[in-house]
Amino acid sequence: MTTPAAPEERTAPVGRRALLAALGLGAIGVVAGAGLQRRLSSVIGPLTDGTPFADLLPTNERFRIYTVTGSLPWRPPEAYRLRVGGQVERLLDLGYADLRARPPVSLTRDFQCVTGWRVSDVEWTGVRLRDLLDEAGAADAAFVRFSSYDGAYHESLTMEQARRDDVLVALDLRGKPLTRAHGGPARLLVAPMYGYKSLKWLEAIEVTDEGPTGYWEERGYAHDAWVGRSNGRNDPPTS
Ligand SMILES: Nc1nc2c(c(=O)[nH]1)N[C@H]1C(S)=C(S)[C@@H](COP(=O)(O)O)O[C@H]1N2
Ligand SMILES: [Mo]
Repeated sequence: MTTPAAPEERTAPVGRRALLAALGLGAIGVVAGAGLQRRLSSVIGPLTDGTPFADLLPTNERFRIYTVTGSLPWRPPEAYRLRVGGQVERLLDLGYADLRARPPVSLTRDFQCVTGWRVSDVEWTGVRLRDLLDEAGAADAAFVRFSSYDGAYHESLTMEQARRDDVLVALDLRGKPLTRAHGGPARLLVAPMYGYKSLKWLEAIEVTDEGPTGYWEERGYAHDAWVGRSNGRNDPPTS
C-alpha cells in the first residue's frame, strides 16, 4: 500500500506515548488499530475468491482470499486428516469421511475481517468444535490451540470460547465444499470474532493450558477478537 505511515508509527516511543496521552486513553485502541490494520493489508495478497465479475457487483461484499505464506496449500479430501490431541482422554485422528459422517450443523452469519471488509449472511456447514472436544474427552484445560497445514498459521481460543454454539469446523461454504482458497477441506469458523480467528487449512486441534497464541495476535491483534468490541473497531456484531 502507498498510504504513508501514520505519525505514531514514525515517531519514537516517547513521541508516541505523548501523542496517545494527548488523545486520551479512549483513543489508544483506535490509533493502534489503524496502524495494525495497515500492516495486515500490506502483508496479505490481493487475491480475490475468483467469483467471476465479482468487481462488477453493486456491493463490495466479497471475500478476500488471505494466506500469510504467499501460497495456497492443498490436501485433497482423500488425504486429509484432522488430529485432536493434547489433554484429551483419547486422541482423534479423523478423515474427511469421518467428519462428513457426523450430523451437519449449519449457521448463517456476517463474516468480517479486521481490515474492514464484511460479507453478509454467509452460510457455513460443518461439525461443532464442542462435539469433537467432547468426543475426545477434552480436559477442562484453559485453551484450545489450532494449527494449519500451511505450516505457519496458528490460533487459539479459550475453552469457554471453543465450546460456543457458533464455533465450527467448517466443511461447506454456501452449500458447497470449501475450496482450496477458502481453506478446505476443513477450516475453523469462529462466527462472533474477526476473520483472523477462523484458521484455514485446519490440521490439528490441541487441548492445553499453554496459551493464548495466534499468528496475528503475535503481531498486535486481540486474542479476544469479538467483532465490534476489540481491535479499536466498532463494527456491528456478527452474532
Ligand atoms: N491459514 C490461514 N488462515 C487464515 C488466514 C491466513 O492467512 N492463513 N487469514 C485469516 C484472515 S485475516 C481472514 S479475514 C480469513 C479470510 O478468509 P478467506 O481467505 O476464506 O476469505 O481467514 C483467516 N484464516
Ligand atoms: Mo482478516
